[in-house]
Amino acid sequence: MKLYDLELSGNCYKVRLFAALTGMALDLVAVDLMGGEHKRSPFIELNPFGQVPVLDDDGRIVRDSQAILVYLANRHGDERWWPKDAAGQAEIVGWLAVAAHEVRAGPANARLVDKFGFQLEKAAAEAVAADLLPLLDAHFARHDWAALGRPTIADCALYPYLALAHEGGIDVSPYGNLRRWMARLKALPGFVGMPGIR
Ligand SMILES: N[C@@H](CCC(=O)N[C@@H](CS)C(=O)NCC(=O)O)C(=O)O
Repeated sequence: MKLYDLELSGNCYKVRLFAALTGMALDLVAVDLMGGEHKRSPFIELNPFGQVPVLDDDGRIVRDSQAILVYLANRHGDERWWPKDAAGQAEIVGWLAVAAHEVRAGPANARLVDKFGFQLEKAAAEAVAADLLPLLDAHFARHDWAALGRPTIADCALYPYLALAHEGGIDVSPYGNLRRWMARLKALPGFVGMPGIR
């Protein structure tokens, strides 16, 4: 399976992390975002949104990091990471949505401003993070993992931009439960980091 990838992308890292934790082999294909490769043919035919990550599983194309996590977890076939029952799936999808919305609009956008110089409103990202972090901290005060009492793809989706929050000037140090959850995830067999996450 090929993963169209960018090393510094937290969205791509979600997929690399899940693959590492489950022992799946991925052929990484680096996409030159600085050079605009993601907005040109042939990449744009794979993902009309012009974004990484994109998975190519023998010609079956899957775009969006959350969708790729669901696809790979199904393919992996181990129900620990993605259960078959509707209630369990709904619980996980609720957190995938948080990863794609609040985590993206908060810590991830703050990082885009500080690390990559994007013209986004930093104050808006900080405000989202200020609402999100106490909520997550309260969740992890009662739960070891995001969903179902065990590591799932929900943790893989949430973790990257929270662990990279410092690169956007977002301080997670006051949130002890959140930090302990990140430490638990980091201690899982097979864990890999990325630049900014040691
Ligand atoms: N919802 C998408 C977002 C992907 C995304 O924003 N990718 C960034 C890299 S982290 C990208 O390719 N940005 C280039 C662009 O949007 O032009 C996902 O979760 O995969």
